[in-house]
Order: sequence, then C-alpha cells, then structure tokens
Amino acid sequence: MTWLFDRRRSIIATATILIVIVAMLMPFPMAASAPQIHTIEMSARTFAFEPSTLTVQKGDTVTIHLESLDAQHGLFIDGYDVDIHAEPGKSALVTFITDKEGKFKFRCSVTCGALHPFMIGELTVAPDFPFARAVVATMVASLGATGFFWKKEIKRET
Ligand SMILES: [Cu+2]
Repeated sequence: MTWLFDRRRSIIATATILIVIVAMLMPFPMAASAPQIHTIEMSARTFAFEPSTLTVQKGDTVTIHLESLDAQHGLFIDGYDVDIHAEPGKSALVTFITDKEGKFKFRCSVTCGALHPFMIGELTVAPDFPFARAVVATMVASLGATGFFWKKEIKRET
C-alpha cells in the first residue's frame, strides 16, 4: 500500500482536489445558480439603441421595454423570435427566454432614415456557468484520477 501515498501521487491528488474546489467556487461574473429575470429599459432614437449591448446568461428571462424617443423604431433580434415596434414617444414590450447561447445582432426593423441600416446592437447570451463549472470539475477530476493511477500500471509491467 505504500505506492498509494508516494510524493508524486500526493501532489496529483492534492492539486486535483484544489482545482476542482476552485472550479466549483470561483466567482465568475454573471454567475448564478438559478436563472435570472432581467428587465431592460431600452431607448431607440435615430440611429441608435441605448443600451446597444446586452449581456445575459442562458436560461434567463429577459423583458425589453423599448421606448422610441423620436420616430417609429423596431427591435428585431437575429436568432430569437423577437420583433417589436415602438411608436414615437411610446413603448413596446417583449419577454423571451434566452435558450440559445452566443452573440446575436439586433437591429431596427422599421426603416427610419438614412442611417437606419447602422442602427444595430448586440445581445450576448453567456453560457450557463454552473453547468460549465460542473463540466470543468468533472474533466479535471478524471484527468487527476488518470494521473494518480498511471504509475500503478507501469509498476505492474516492470
Ligand atoms: Cu430605426
């Protein structure tokens, strides 16, 4: 049984356990164990959205309150079934669940003037961190286990 506690294995075992603990506890930005609810007040005017970038997490419920400050504007999000129109001085509302991760362009869907094609923004849907963390922890644990038992195989052969 002495092989079990040699220096090399102790280091591998300790390092593996530490990395797994770090992977499980590291405070990632936006990390949340449960899906969040976001209410975003977004304004539209010729020719910009404010804010023009949104970052949420996969699985979140997002409500966008689009308010037009001048002409009629729309909000169309590529990849999501979102297309709302806001009349001048009024607002429109949409609620959706971010079921796809990645970067999605959003744009004005009402032709509102010369620079209308440039009235764009970007929605970033970040991966579900608790899930990603569990995947990393599992991978590290299996690598650690492989390293731990590797020498045993070699010893048997010699
Ligand atoms: Cu517009």
